[in-house]
Amino acid sequence: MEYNFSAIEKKWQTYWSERKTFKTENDQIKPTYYVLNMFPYPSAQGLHVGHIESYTATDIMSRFKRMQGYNVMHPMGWDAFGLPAEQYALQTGNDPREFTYKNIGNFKRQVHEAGIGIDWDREFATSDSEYYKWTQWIFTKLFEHGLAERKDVEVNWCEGLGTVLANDEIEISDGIMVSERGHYPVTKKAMKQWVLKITKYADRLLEDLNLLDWPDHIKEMQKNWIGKSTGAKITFKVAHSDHSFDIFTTRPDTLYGATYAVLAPEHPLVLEIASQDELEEVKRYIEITKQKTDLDRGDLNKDKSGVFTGAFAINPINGKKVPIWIADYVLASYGTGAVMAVPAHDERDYEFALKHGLDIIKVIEHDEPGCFTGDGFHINSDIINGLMNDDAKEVIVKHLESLGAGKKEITYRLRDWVFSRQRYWGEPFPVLFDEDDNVITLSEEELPLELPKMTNIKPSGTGESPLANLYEWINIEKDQKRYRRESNTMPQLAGSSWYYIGYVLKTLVGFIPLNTEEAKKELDKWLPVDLYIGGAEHAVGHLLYSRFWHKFLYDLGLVSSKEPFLKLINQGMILGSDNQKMSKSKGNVVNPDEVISVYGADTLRLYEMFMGPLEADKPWNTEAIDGAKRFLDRVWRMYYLPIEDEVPALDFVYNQTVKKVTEDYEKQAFNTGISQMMIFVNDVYRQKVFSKAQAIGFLKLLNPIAPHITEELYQTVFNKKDTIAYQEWPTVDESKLVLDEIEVVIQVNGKLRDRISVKPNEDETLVKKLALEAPNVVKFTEGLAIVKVIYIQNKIVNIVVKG
Ligand code: ANZ
Repeated sequence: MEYNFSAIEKKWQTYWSERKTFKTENDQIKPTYYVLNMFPYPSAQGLHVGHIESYTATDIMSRFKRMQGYNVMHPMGWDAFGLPAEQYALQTGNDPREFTYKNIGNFKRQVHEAGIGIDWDREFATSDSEYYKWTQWIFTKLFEHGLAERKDVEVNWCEGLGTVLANDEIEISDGIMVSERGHYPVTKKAMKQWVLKITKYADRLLEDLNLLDWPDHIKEMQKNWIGKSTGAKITFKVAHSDHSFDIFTTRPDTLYGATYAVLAPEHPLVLEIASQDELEEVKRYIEITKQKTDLDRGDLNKDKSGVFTGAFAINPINGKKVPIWIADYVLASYGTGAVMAVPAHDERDYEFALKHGLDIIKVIEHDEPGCFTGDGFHINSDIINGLMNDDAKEVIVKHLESLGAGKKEITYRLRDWVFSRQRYWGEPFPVLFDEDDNVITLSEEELPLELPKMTNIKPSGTGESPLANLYEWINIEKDQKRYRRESNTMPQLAGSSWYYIGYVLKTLVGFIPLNTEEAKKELDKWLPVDLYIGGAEHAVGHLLYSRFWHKFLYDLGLVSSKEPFLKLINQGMILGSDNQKMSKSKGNVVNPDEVISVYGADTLRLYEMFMGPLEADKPWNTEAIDGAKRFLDRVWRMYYLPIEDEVPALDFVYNQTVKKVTEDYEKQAFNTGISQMMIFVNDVYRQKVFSKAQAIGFLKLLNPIAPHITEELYQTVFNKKDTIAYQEWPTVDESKLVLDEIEVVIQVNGKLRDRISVKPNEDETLVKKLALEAPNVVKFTEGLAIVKVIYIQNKIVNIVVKG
């Protein structure tokens, strides 16, 4: 019979979903295995072949572990709030809800047709109110613990569109920000925003990276993002005034070399200290800076622009007066938003000083031209002359402490998480403001605060969310008092910060309340996630925010593990056949629906796993997918060969295959596992027969990768009633891996002449004797003088003759 993949795949997909084959077991004894893909955003484009790569990898692990006797949880759900649905709604006047749930339906169909084994009873979307009830609840706890507060934060305000824009809706044109849509100017504007104080967790987020089996480069990115920096805070007084400001420096030892100070243009002191003569210039510069992103002001800053304020600061170590400038290379958001500038030993200060003709005083001995940033003996530095960097820092900081003018300080690059979005399609904040603007959080009984339905979503025009247009929703009366709701909503990363917990708590009748013993029991059983697979683009955002939320829930005693995701793998990118990233504009996108209809899901899965290591980027190759299909055809036909009770000739390769595939799956080296299965299939064809144990064992090995064909063969060839999914994983018979005989080749004067079979590690004299007696060797040595016989154990006999 033909290998009719479409009928077979449909049949088994129906079988699995009708019987809920992949439902997590209600079992207290088996060890648990929680394997998870990163939360998909259900876009209108549907699944990408990269999704299939990631989902197949976790599906292999879940099927493999299930057969090894684990109770496996492999859930899926939807990161359903977010910008594209909002934009669609704004453009078409439609409800983002409808659009989103329609996309979810399509994604789900595709996951189903790829044969991914999911426990669908645990499915939910972040936009389901029974889920976001608990996202809101967590927010109220963050607020109660002082980790959520309202602050003036700069947002990207676009007057032309009457709305606030996300960073990815902005382009840079001639060094200034414009909206992607319409190219209207965008400026920074301060607005009251909810902020989550992730910086309070900076040290723990840094330290606990040690607990994680994650790729080194991701840990490194998180480390850099957190950016712990040790230095000192030093206070400079402003001459002829009562003002003073703090600077943050990592090089307090260079204090004697400070020849000017720089404040960020946004620094609150700037307008207070600017002299009358300089005020206009200063104001103009502040306005220009508002149109620049931090990136343009930091790493990309080439022009080193700046303006003198007309004021002077006093260096606390020697009382020297230095000019105070403002410049955009100093960021308001880092350290104290002010620096002491040491042009002799800091590159940025050096370029700035050259451009603006400021003094340069060398305080470290060196022979290099220009700026020197290395270590050396200090000079021109009074109390630290002759000391090296580390000692000098210590002496200076101690001295500043005694003067009350400075202290040791640790700064982080990590910023608090701006948690408000001026959007409709997100979780409403569970708060009320009273008439004095005091915040009152809603109680658990009042949650969820449902996102009201809106038929015609449009910007409020004031920069607030479209919800601000809903007067009756925003303004309420409670106990004869008037309150206002928050019109902002939470960011998309809120719901995805704890969704792996949501899966554990989701049941067919709703979520087990997060704050109960019952929830704790389940969470202790399943967390942390054993294996997490997803794209590297989430290296800092999602992975850092969910680590933060998890640690907060840990502090509340709701979870017992310090970290959410134990092992992380970033799957590589599947590129187009032109080796470029797949994109519509390049016309190199491969649609999984089409591949499945032409080749079947098993072939697509096998092909994607065989393309190369999971972590590597790899180009699509249509010929290679034909090869994958041919392999499955060969497997299908193999089951028409005679199947006997025992075929000892295949014992070795069979056990070798079980061993290699098991070890390879264990480390997610799926491509090499597949190679070994190909070796086995070739050997079976050579023997033209295999045993029942070998035939069934092989189906189990291949099942995680190609689940449909293996289920079908298992059922039809062996007359089985049950799914293969819960059958026991094959074991290795080590005794079969010891070979009885091995083949040794014989060369005469470097030419291959014969082969003999001997026991492994056989006595050397005996092997040499047998070699010399081999019929074809005799033919080539007869009548000649044997000069030398060399035996390389278990491999080769070399005979050298003369005459
Ligand atoms: C004086 C100095 C002398 C500095 C020297 C460096 C070398 P990291 O290591 O990244 O933490 N800095 C401080 N706050 C800043 C801000 N808001 N915007 C831009 N630059 C700022 O860098 C710390 C150094 O970056 C600080 O140490 C300060 O320059 C600058 F030979 O102070 B340094």
